[in-house]
Amino acid sequence: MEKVKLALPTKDQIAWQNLDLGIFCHFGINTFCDQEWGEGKDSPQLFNPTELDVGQWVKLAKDAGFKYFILTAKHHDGFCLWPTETTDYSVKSSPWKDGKGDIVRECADACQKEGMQFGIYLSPWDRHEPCYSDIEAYDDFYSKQLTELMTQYGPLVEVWFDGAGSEGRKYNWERIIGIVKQYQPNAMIFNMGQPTIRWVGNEDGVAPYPCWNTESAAKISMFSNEKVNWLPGTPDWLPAECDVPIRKRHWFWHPNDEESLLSLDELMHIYYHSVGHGTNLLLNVSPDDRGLIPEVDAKRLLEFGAEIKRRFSNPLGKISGSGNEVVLELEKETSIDHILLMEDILFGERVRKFEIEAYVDGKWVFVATGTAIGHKFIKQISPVKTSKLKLKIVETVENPIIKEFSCYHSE
Ligand code: FUL
Repeated sequence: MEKVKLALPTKDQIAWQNLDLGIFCHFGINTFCDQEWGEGKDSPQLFNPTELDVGQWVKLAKDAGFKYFILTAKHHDGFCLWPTETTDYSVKSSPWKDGKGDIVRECADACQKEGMQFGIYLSPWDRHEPCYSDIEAYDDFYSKQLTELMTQYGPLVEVWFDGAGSEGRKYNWERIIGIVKQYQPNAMIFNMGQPTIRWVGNEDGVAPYPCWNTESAAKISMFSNEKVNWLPGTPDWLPAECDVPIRKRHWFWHPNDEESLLSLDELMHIYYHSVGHGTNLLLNVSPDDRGLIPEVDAKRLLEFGAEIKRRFSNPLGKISGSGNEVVLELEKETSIDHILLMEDILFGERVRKFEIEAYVDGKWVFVATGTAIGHKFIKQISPVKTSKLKLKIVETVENPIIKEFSCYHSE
């Protein structure tokens, strides 16, 4: 066995990885302008959701089995969903609730009520704010916004820093990250400054395989090939999050756009290639201009949640173990078509190569092989009728500790 120094996750990273599924929610001035990237010139008067019900968004996320919820408090257009003191370009200047509403508050409260973990997206790139071109003035402005969000709406599970539009721009990341650490020390920091989780590198919701947790660099955004210059002290353990919108390439709601809704098959493909490759999946679902998640999107999300539950909530056999061989005995001979593996990542990601065999007609036959197990590995296989399965660790850096070895039948 090759002896190497293993990177280890923090308790907060493990807790976050165990969530697996998050909902991303893009809502803002763009929702009322049929656009993805507003220039920051649209009047706040346009922001007027007539039936807004944040409870519907969060309950839907929960009913579909998602565990955390991230709201765009401010997108690139600079329009703020909370009544910030830093600018008038916010819900304060809109007709919604006569300027007295606060969507971030409503969302934080709804999450608290549903037992959903809450996170915030605050775009560094701001196309409205006049001081954006003054680096120091904008660092002050952004720090104030972040402080408001970090101090009034917690506890937060994640803070999402979007790299788009910020290529080549220098922000005072020491200061920005300091604010997150001061007020929300348990929150995951997404992909910028001194991240604790990283972007997977595309907006299709899919991770490569293997997708090691210890990757130390990813592309800053899909629009650039630059490597990220993260602050010193960025942890070596840096799990990935796959983000993707439920309507193809549309993060915000658009009218007459139902045909871009992903099918259940497409969503399952995404699930296998994100959660199944050991990353978290952050699936975007957008409220429309009424302030409600449209019925078709809601239905699809619930179908997706139900399908995940149908395939993975009833293991035919499940075991934990350690060492180079773990055998999973089934109660009786059964047809199986899925295998799920998890290492106990508290001890790091140790396995480098493994094989799975099934006991068929009195002998062991090859079923699958892989490299990374890490937090989670899910493999769909051609159905095989067997009474026991064997996990053989072929290459590892230390004694493998398998938290779960389970199998399923879905058809
Ligand atoms: C990108 C943004 O430009 C999109 O509008 C969206 O917010 C996505 C999650 O990240 O970088």
